[in-house]
Amino acid sequence: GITPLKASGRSDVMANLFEWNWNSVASECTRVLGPAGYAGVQVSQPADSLRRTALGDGSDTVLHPWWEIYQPVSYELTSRMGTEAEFRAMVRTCRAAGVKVYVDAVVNHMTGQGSVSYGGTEYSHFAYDGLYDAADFHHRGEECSSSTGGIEDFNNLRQVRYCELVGLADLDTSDPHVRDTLAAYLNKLLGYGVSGFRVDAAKHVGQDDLIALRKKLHRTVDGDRPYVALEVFGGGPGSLSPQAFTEAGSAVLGLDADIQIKNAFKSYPADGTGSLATLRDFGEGSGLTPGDKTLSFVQNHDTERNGDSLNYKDGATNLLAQQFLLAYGYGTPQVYSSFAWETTDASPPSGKDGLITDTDCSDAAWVCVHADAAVTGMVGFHNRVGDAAVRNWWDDGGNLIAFGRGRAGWVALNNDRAAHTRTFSTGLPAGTYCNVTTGVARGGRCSGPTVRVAGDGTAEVTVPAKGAVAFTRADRV
Ligand code: LM2
Ligand code: CA
Repeated sequence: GITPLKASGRSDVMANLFEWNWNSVASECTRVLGPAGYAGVQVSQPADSLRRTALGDGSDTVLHPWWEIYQPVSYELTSRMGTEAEFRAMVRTCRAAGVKVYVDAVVNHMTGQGSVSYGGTEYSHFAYDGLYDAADFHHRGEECSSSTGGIEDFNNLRQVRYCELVGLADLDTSDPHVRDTLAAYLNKLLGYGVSGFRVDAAKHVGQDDLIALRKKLHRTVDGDRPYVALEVFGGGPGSLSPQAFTEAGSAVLGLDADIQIKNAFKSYPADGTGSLATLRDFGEGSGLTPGDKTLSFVQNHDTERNGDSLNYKDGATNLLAQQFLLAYGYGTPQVYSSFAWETTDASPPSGKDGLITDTDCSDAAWVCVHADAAVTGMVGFHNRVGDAAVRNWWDDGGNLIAFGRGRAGWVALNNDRAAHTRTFSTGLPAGTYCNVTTGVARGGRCSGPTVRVAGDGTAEVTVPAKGAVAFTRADRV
């Protein structure tokens, strides 16, 4: 594979294969992720969870919605995605393919409903698998003072931390027994070869408890500190803002970045063609958390549904946005792929028992953004330009932009509904280059169209409608 060039030592591009079963993740690591240059893969919450046996209160119509997994009932690793043995085999296979595994970890809460699970754990409300009892949770009238026991005011520090998020039993993460139990679970995963975590609902745990928990974590099998990315939605004041969490983990999720990306590419709600020229100041310059402290993405499983971000239904615009993020180099970029859906509660493709079936990227039930040639070409671009700064920015004030990454690579992106041809300054040496958005350079040949750069670094390039042209020095043919 390609050696990532980033100085951080924890490079580089991550795929987020949301609700893929373990066997499917394993084969994707070998077949696509490793060969394309992905350095990591985020997998779904692996602990045993709620398995509904009846529909809820009538507001939902799906027996096994995707969100069952956010209601853990124990830390046994039998889930909708597979068995513990399959999980371990997946981690081994991915690591052998050069792809590190990052786990979605739910530490704020346990399930708030049901009594049946995927792994057969026995549980009831506030009593889970012999791990926790009622004293290990926050309760209404005690730490939580909202009238319902739920979070009613998302700007209220005590409510956010000590009340229940959508009725989920809220762990008292200041309690030594709770911290030790969580650390034992996460350390088991690290022992299996996992490299880090996406911490669900981190805002609702709070900085002090997150820092205390992180101190209990072992090193990874590679000898590194685990990468810990905290989920903190923007919009909260002061201590509840993502900016206030950047020191409580390795990074925070780029949940404001994906909103800016949507607004630049789509101008929602106008649904126009956006304004890519605004991206000249994308990143810290547009108020986002520092790049080296951010796990960035165009969407995740929440934002693709709640309207904050673009999603796969945006088609070519979504792919172009993925290309931009990989080209620009803000944050640790992550590419999200999951299943197609029509309603927000929809289940991933599953049997009647709720067990998720194998992913088939050629089946319209799945959406494999990470494997699209337009995206994999830019994963290689991202790896090859490394830390080189954005330079030589050019835009037409609208939806055609171009920039270099140092002198290592150059890209043009066009969000218009028409192609544009013009002469650009690429800053690269004279030569013929393979456009990596449509072709692969191998053995001095390009499998698609090429670009000729003249002695003065200029090139006449046609940038297709809703498309990109990109190449690095290594793509010279
Ligand atoms: C997250 N981050 O902080 C996840 O990214 C998000 O997807 C999770 O919500 C949430 N926090 C809890 O981990 C999802 C989903 C909710 C769903 C919960 C729990 O968006 O709709 O709530 O998972 O499964 C569901 C019902 C809700 C019900 C709740 C508890 O939709 O109506 O509340 O279960 O039974 C009474
Ligand atoms: Ca909490």
